[in-house]
Amino acid sequence: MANIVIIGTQWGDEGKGKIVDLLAEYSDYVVRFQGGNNAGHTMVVNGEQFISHLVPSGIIQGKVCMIGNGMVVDPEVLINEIDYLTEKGVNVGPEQLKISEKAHLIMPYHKAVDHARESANEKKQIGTTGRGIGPCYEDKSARRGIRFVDLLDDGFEENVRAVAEEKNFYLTEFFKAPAVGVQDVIDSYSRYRDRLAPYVTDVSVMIDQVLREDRRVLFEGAQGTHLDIDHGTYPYVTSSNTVSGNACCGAGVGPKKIDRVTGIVKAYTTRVGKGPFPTELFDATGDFIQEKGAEFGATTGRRRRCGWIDTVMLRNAVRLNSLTGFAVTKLDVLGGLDTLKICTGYKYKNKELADFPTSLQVLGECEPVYEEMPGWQADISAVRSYDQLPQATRQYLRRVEELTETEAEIISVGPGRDQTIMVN
Ligand code: 2SA
Ligand code: GDP
Ligand code: MG
Repeated sequence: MANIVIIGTQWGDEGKGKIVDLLAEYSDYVVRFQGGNNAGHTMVVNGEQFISHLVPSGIIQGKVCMIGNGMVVDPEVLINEIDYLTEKGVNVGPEQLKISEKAHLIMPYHKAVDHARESANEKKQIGTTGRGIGPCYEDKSARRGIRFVDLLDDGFEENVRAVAEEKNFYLTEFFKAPAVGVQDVIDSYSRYRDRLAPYVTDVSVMIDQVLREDRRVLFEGAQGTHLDIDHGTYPYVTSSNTVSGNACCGAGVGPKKIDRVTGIVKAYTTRVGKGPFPTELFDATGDFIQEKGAEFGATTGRRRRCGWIDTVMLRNAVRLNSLTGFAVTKLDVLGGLDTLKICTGYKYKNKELADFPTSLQVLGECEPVYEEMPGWQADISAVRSYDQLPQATRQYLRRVEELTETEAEIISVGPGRDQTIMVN
């Protein structure tokens, strides 16, 4: 095995948690490099379900897990997650989980601003998870963020007072929302500091040591390529770079250390939150997929919008991430449909577009061009070898591979770790 980056190719929730858990067996370290507890990554092992929001999905396999500098961390949520995993018998001690001293802290005023903005104007809603992700990254870019290293420093209290004062002015004067209690923030964050200090370290230095010893690191992406702040359907995106290039920046390693980039592809498409979605289904087929796939947000419980697989998006993801292969998930969900559709291109003003458009106006006016394929009726969730998949399933996979010039290396036919087919 090599050093692999795992990336969502669509709008998140492709099943990254399951694949990271699976591949973690062959790695020594698992590191997350962007996002925060907006993510919900699900693992199912021996029928038991685990959902992680901040702790990398390698934790169940007993791997050393790292929260990279590119992440934004709500310390209260992290402590709750450590307790939840510990109760489930998972070791999440400071020798097992490392937090980068450069990772930024989500503060209560970030969550307050996120909520205030989303409720201020319905027309301007992004449909965020409300976890304070965007406002925290804003402060990082504006150089007034608070990192773990700052939490441990003497100047912490003074720092928080200065930033919170400004935020409270914004909250109360602009949004007419309640102010955040500054002393409460300082008191609670001091308690979080005492609890989390043993976990804080220089993650980049640790990864470098591991790589020098020729051991393996798995980089776990969150959200998906089309939620990327630069390359996604802006402004309906998250506030970090979700593409593979950010694995280096957000973990503190150089690009030469990455051997492979695996794109996780859901066998259909889903989106949670607002924003364009060319292949979205508004009919009984969409409901069938939503119900059979249990498509609800793993963090907020929101119903996910569902639609056909879109190879224009997938080709975009192949290019943006230098994908070396796919892991196709939730193929079992499509069983029972008479016909399946694959979007092969977009028609805009009677012309077929070669690439995923940047303008949301253009994207909104695009008509998906579909190819129809026969479906399959069999339940494939117990299939464990490629040859035993129904012919129509293999045909569907092959067509997606052809249209994207990328091979499916892993096929997932159920949420369980064992419900997986390794191709070759
Ligand atoms: P935010 O909170 O600022 O990152 O929201 C901005 C947009 O990014 C989307 N987003 C997500 N999309 C899919 N899955 C995510 N994680 C959860 C899950 C979502 C949930 O695993 O199901 O539970 O609702 C995730 N996180 C952020 C978000 O919907 C906005 O469109
Ligand atoms: P992530 O954010 O990419 O890790 O994905 P989520 O955990 O948010 O959502 C994926 C959901 O699909 C979870 O409930 C998984 O347990 C489930 N899942 C993953 N792979 C499969 C699969 O192959 N088949 C089915 N039926 N469910 C799957
Ligand atoms: Mg998710």
